[in-house]
Amino acid sequence: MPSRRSKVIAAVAAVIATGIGIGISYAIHWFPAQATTQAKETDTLYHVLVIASVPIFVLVTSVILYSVWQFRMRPGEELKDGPPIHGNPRLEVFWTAIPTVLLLGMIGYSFVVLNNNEKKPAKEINVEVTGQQFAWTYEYPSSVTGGKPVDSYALYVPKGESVRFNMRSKDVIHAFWIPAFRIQEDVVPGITTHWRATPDRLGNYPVVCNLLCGLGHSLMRSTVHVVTPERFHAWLESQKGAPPSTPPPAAPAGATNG
Ligand SMILES: [Cu+2]
Repeated sequence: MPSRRSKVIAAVAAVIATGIGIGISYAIHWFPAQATTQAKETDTLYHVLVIASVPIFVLVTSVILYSVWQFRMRPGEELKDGPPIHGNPRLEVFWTAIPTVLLLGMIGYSFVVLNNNEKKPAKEINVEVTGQQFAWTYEYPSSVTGGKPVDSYALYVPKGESVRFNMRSKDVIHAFWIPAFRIQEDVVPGITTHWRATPDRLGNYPVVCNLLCGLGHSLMRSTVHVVTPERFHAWLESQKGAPPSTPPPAAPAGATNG
């Protein structure tokens, strides 16, 4: 049987390893800037999942290393078999119940975060997003402009207001991804997909197509400008009646559908 001393050594090593693992999870900056209220909740969720995973990883690794160390084959034991252990209901109940509780907890927490992130606010503005090979275009409907809809290759959103993105594709499947918003949603021909975000940090952040959609896929990038509501409305006014200013990047030669 393993000695008391070796059990204590294993336990202390496991606690130290868990501490180091959780320390590393704080030291690494996993994510880009948080530019929406949703981003904060999403990042906290990820960090809780990472922290919950560290002790489990350490436990599994500790048991493996401990067994290799304590129950290794000694000289002269080459032909011996292990002890004929058969069933251990108490242990089996234990290792079924604990993962069940842990998983249900994580699923419940993830559900609450996603549900909060997608909750319909009292007031929101709509932005129509269109993906096509190989550019994003945006349309601000009359409900936002108070006049004629505005088409743009640039995406401007006001800080502190909830934005609902309604996404459509003209050709193949794309994915509308704003890493700083923690949004990613497929943009599929024939259907309209949606996502909400409330920008809460001024700045310019990349918009990326995150599904390989053809030869020009890597050019299918844009920028979201989070500006104050005053600047947002001034920009909308400046766009009214004007043709969309910046053209999309040219597709490389030979880039076609498919
Ligand atoms: Cu694309």
